[in-house]
Amino acid sequence: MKRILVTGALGQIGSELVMELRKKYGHDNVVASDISSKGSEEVIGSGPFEILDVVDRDKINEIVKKYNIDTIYHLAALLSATGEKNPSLAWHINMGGLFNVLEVARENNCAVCTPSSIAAFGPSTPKDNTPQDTLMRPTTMYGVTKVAGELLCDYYYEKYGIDTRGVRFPGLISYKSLPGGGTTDYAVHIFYEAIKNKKYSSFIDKGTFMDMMYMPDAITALIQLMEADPATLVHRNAFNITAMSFDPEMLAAEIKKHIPEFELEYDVNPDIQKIADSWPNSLDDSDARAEWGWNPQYDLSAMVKDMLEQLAIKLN
Ligand code: AKB
Repeated sequence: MKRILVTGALGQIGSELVMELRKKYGHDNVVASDISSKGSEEVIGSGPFEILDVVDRDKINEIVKKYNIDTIYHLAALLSATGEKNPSLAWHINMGGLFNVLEVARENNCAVCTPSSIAAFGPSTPKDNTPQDTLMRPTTMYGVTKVAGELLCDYYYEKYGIDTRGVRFPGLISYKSLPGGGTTDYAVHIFYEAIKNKKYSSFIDKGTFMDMMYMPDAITALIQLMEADPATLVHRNAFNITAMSFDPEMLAAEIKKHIPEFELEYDVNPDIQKIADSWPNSLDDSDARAEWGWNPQYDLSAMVKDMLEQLAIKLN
């Protein structure tokens, strides 16, 4: 049975990943950790929890040894919009944290799964059907840390044989925990406002297409990739994956099918729009499909229907 450590376990991905991993591998075999204990009580109460700042390598090492960890899901990171406000902190946490996790993994022979992002691409990347292997010259600090992180993970695999794997996540949409400081966050906020106020003012402009994914598919991807037979993997860090691509107008039109009074307005944030404009419109994820069976279950209409149903229950 795997013995797993999750960093950033109280964040948007972590709070759902931990619960799924605990279901699959046993509650005591999945150690959740985060920089503070503010967040999902379900995660903190359903298995081991440790306070961990990922820039503290000794503490990571101590936890890995204490629980006999063999697999680390490293999620702790600053997102794109927050990263642009404080680039040096983004570098410190994203690169420092990953480097520490990889060093501890090397010393203790752990597998490492860490997400990259569509932010790893830049304005010179082909925008439509962006290939798996292509030009990557991101123009945000978050993107720079994601490309560097992909290279570092591949390096640890090639040089030390550490089993590193990752996916390039698009914007993730979920109703359990809010995202924090991302460019794609509008696609989550819009649902809260649609239910509460029947209108939303988007900080991303119409016509801005980005890849997106519903959280259940994202969680499946992380678990499925780590379960994949290594012999089938040509790539490792990191796989393009996507489930849908839309702009704010398309998302609003889908919401209107359920809430006809819903109105979308725009109050574009130029700093965040600039980030969105530097990212692809849509990814080609055929290598993930071929190498480990990636196959998302939620398209735009299925995602919107479920989000509205689940959020209505949560907000009532
Ligand atoms: C962000 O918008 O920063 C993230 C991402 C796409 O990596 N959601």
